[in-house]
Amino acid sequence: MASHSDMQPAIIAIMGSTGVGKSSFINTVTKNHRLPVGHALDSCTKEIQEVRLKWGEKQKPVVLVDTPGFNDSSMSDTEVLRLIAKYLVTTHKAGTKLTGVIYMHRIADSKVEGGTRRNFRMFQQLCGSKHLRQVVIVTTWWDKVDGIVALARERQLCEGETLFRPMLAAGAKMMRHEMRLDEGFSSAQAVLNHLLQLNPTDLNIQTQLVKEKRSLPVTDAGSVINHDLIRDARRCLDSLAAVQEELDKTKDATAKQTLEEERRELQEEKKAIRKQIKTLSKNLNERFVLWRILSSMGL
Ligand SMILES: Nc1nc2c(ncn2[C@@H]2O[C@H](COP(=O)(O)OP(=O)(O)OP(=O)(O)O)[C@@H](O)[C@H]2O)c(=O)[nH]1
Ligand SMILES: [Mg+2]
Repeated sequence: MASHSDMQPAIIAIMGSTGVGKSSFINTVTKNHRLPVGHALDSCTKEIQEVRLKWGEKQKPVVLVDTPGFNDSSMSDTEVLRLIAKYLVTTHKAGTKLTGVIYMHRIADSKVEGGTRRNFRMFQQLCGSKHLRQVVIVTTWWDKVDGIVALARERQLCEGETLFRPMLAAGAKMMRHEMRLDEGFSSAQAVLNHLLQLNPTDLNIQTQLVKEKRSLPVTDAGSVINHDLIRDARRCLDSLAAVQEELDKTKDATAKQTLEEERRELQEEKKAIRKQIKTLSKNLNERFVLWRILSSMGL
């Protein structure tokens, strides 16, 4: 007879940059095309979506959680983190732990952009340093790169000092999701089978938000964005001051016009930073923490 824990759904969350193939992976596992996938440069998934299925001979209930991608064209990383955090808090409050977390990375990307690095750092902080066995870094898009190049890239990603190595050294696993064979079903199956042997656990961000009652901007994951927000704000304000100084000095009409255009762009950037602060901090207490830091800089 199936035990209680066999009947508890195993929750597996899938995260990563936009377009890496999170929704496609879920469609492959379920062998249907329920989730919309991206077709253009625009990012596709806008909400957290749960897909329920029964897995394997024992018909184990599994919930795959599709998340909007980071580096999205229409949603800031702050908004994405907030959606994920909200889902994780609800899950935690319902007394359900996560069995696994998948972080997807496209092997076809010839270099790892700054945004991807930052998102991975955020992901690392979201998981925390305990229980990293629950984490699988899944590489996708193997069909779009020459085999030898892809293998070298994979080695570099595992062994390079900065990116995945610390997490792998602490217990996370790296696996491939390859479409070439059976449209990717067997590689997706291997990822799921690996995760389903593990015991469910809490993630760092859940502990910090629920047990420690921290606000999102001061969780470890939120701080990664804060750090960058503060850096971006500082850069924007410094540039604005420099442009203003030039404008005050210059007499040349064409130069004045160019500087005015530059000032307009920087003011737009400043507005966008303010908007991000609002999104990251939904309640007054959270906003206060961020405003205190940024207003001391003059934003
Ligand atoms: N060639 C190739 N295409 C892939 C692979 N995985 C996904 N795609 C394609 O990449 C596009 C984006 O895939 P999605 O599954 O929507 O990616 P996502 O990670 O869910 O993206 P967001 O929802 O925007 O975060 C789709 O056109 C997929 O068909 C892969 O391994 N190889
Ligand atoms: Mg998607």
